[in-house]
Amino acid sequence: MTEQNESLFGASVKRREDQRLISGTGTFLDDISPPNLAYVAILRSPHAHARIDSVKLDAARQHPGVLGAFAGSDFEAVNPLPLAMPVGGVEMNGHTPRTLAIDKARYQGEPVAAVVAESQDIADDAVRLIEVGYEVLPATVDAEAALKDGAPALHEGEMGNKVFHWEAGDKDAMDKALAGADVVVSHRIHNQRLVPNAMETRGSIALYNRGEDSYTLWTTSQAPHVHRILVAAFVMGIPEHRLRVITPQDLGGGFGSKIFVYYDMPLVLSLAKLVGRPVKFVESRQENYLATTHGRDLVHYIDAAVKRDGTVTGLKVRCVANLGAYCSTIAPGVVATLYGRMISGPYHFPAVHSEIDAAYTNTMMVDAYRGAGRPEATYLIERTMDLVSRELDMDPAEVRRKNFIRPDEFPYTPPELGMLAYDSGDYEKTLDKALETVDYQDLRRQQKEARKEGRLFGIGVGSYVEICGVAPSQWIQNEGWGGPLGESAHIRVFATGMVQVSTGSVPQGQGHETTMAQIVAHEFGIPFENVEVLHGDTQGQPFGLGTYGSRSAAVGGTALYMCAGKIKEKMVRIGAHMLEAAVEDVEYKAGAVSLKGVPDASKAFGDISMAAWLASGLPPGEEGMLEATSFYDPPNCTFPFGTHIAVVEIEPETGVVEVTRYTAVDDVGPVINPMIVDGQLHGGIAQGIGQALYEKAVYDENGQLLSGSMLDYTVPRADQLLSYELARTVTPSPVNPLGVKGVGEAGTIVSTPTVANAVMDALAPLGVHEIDMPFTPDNVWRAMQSVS
Ligand code: MCN
Repeated sequence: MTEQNESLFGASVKRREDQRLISGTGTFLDDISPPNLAYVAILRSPHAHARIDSVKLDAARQHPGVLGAFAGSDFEAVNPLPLAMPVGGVEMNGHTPRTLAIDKARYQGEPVAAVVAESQDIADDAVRLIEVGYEVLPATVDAEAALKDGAPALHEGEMGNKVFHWEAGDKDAMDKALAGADVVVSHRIHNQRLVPNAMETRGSIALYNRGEDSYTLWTTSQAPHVHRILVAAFVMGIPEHRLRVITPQDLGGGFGSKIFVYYDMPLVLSLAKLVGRPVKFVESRQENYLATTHGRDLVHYIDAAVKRDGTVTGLKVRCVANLGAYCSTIAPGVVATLYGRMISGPYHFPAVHSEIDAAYTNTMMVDAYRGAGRPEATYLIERTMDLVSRELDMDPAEVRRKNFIRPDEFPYTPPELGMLAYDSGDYEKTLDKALETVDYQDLRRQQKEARKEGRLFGIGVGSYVEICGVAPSQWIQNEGWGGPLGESAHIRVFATGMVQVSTGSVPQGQGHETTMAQIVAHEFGIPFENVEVLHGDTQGQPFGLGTYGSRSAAVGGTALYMCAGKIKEKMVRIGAHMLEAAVEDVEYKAGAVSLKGVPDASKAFGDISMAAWLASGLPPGEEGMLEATSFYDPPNCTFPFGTHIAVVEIEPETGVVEVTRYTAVDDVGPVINPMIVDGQLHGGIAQGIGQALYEKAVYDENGQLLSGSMLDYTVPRADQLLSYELARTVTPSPVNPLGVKGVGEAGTIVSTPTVANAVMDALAPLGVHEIDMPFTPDNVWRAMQSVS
């Protein structure tokens, strides 16, 4: 990073997005209505598992205002949705869903038929007139049960309900560690299924241009370029350049659930052509619960090999992953790569072995949800470290300190990580800062006092390292992903010195229009207001990979930095020519090219952009205009880390848990915008607390989703949360020139085990040492009764 315009990189610039968001002038998917629009309603299977014998569409077709009614067989020529990230190097039993189910429905809510009509009300009425003949089949909803002999099979084939088996680490070394351990700490954890619950549900709008035989698709997408190639080339079989995909300017959250290819994309594209009108489909909230991907749902069996002095010499984890009824776009790869390869966390465990069996069940598909694999890994590691501390009667902070990877060990490759290495870190520093911030010794003293009074007062410590800035193409292709994973940037400087930036990153609330502008304005040394940031449209923008895996700052931001560098080089050549000086004799500084040592002899940014536009007085052979494109493919991911501390108090009579204090010390490298980073942590921590205390997607044994609405699924409310105390350390990443690491998922990843450790600490005097999340009053109260 160069030292231009110090004030912008690292400044809490107010988010420019907020003006339109708080004044109700944002543009979300449902705000887009092309002329002559028609509306889609979908009939969904009420059964979790059923053969489809017949679909009668006549009554719906005859309903006034209906433009067409369709069944799965109408889309037989459309390919099933793609599996873009199978697990590399293992046998895969990869089944993916079709646009509409044809012979069989495999989860409650699977789309079976669709109606297009003049209005949404007409479509909703007409869809009820469709009669489907179902033969209901036995369902299986539990992943461990689904893998047993005799479980109802979802798909044809020899592997039955097993999707894949995968292993990493060193099994022999692990067995030796267990054999030589003073103590083996074993436990089982179910990391419960969650519903992502983005504020804006998903949807798609398609427009077909008959004259050009081309399509436009507006869709709630975290990765429109990726969706274009997958939907055009793999699903629809249309030339990639005949499909334009646009993510509307504003996305009301995504949390991962808008990365994937969904049925509605080929559906609206096909329908727009069939009925000759633009068509829109927007999920209701209930449809979102039923048929937008869920998160987590992993069962872990853990054995930790431990020495009496607190050293953990090995960690063995066997995991059963519930992927739902089909493979969602990247689900298998996400489990293996982002969970199975992150079992060590911030600790130097000499031996690690991780093993995953993934299963099909009659439930909605599970795929990446904020943190995607790392929350599950961090949860099991951090619960294990607490159980170790309890077993050895050591302070949990000291068990962590004893096992941390030391600063001089970086770059560090844990046994299960594969070809990457943790880039940089100082884990003890964040632990110490967190302990100091809360005055840990005093907190423990307060706890003793509280316990004397019979109060259930708990302190939880959680440390983490996570893998983000996901990118190196070669690495991710090794892991199974079938595409690149760098990021693009395009910069155009107008004659007037105004700058238009286009990024392949796609914001869903992360404030990229602000932070990306900060990076570029900082590099050019020009006012923030002079930089506009565009995103989310495959037309006219270079191929972008999108936003997930907390990668926009480290990968997209660096692409912009590189791109600005290219333009500055050209500006230096033009500026030198204008100053009648040699290139070696000038420098780019603070928004101008000037003679070295003679700052008054300079050409300002706007003078040079005007000269480049006029194209008449340029150096010989120099092209006019200032425009550049970069594709940045980093050599490694980035690995942010930190330590959080939670304090809870539990009401003995009711089991109600209240988080009374929450302190987070994170290290995400240099921070572009502290206010945005704090906001990302606030949201992330809230989501993590949601998993610990409130949220769980529940299916009954027949595969009916019992928690299918906001009345039944408890997203935390503002009055259940608290103000967090945030602090930072700064350890730059050597991976990218900005030194930045990601922050978008960090809060979610570690807050869940931090709160869980606090709850278990509060319950410890009663003899309760492990309960599955969420720690609802009912769950906690029952656990308390079970030991009293
Ligand atoms: N940032 C910064 N300094 C750093 C790192 C990041 O100022 N050292 C800024 C970035 O410039 C960006 C924001 O923080 O404005 C988040 O950056 P980053 O960590 O790179 O994450 P992404 O932008 O790639 O966002 C993805 C991440 C993920 S994976 C999920 S899931 C998630 C999240 O971000 N979903 C979100 N945050 C969300 N926030 C909102 N409001 N809505 C979602 O759906």
